[in-house]
Order: sequence, then structure tokens, then C-alpha cells
Amino acid sequence: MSDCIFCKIANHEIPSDYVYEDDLVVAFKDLNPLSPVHVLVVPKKHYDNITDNVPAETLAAIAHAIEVVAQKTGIDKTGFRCITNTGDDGGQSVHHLHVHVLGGRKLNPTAGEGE
Ligand code: DGP
Repeated sequence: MSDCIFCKIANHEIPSDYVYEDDLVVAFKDLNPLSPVHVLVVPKKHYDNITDNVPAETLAAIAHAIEVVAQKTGIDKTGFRCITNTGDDGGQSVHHLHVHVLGGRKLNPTAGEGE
């Protein structure tokens, strides 16, 4: 999508603080981090959200990227949270599928993203 900010970051049209990249996904630091580690894992191809017929290969690439991001940032040892906000009630503000990877501090077990 030409006007999608995450498409532009994924294609390197707009630079970002990248943590990981492969053929299918990129991972970069969130602009407004809610925890010491807050990375977004984003497929390079545009999908509106997790319900948008995402191919299994891309879902596997997202899972792999989460694993690599956790290892690179050290939160694989302490634990972390993955969240994908979906739609308006889910609090999705950027309508290009992304998974928040949050960690680096104790997160509230009963709260949502970053709380
Ligand atoms: P969500 O509300 O789940 O759609 O999360 C969108 C996240 O994207 C939010 O935490 C802020 C982040 N974000 C928005 N624009 C940019 C940007 O241009 N660069 C980066 N690195 N993050 C962004």
C-alpha cells in the first residue's frame, strides 16, 4: 500500500531502527516504546491484520523473527509478551499487521500491551 507507513519502513523507503530482517519480515524498534524492549515484527507484504489471510509461511517467519529478536535483546532469558492489536476495539492504530514484542521489565500479567 502506497500510503502505509509500515510498508515504507519494511521497504526501507523510510529508515528505522531495524533489529532483524529476512525475505518475509522486518523487525524494528517502536517509535513510542512502552517497555525497555519494544520491537515491532512486521511482514514485508501488506496484510491489514492477523485475520487477513496471512500465509502460513509468513506466520512462521513472524514466529522466527520473534525468537531472533528475543535472543538479540536478551529477553529470551527473562520472558516477554507478544501482542497483535486487531481492529478498532483491539486498539490497532497502524493497519498493517504487526506483532509487538515487549519486555525488559516485569509486565502486568492481567493488563494489555506494555502495562
Ligand atoms: P498499534 O496501536 O498496535 O497499531 O501499534 C502501532 C505502533 O506503531 C505504536 O506502538 C507506535 C508505532 N509506530 C507508529 N508509527 C511508527 C513509525 O513511523 N516508526 C516506528 N518505529 N514505530 C511507529
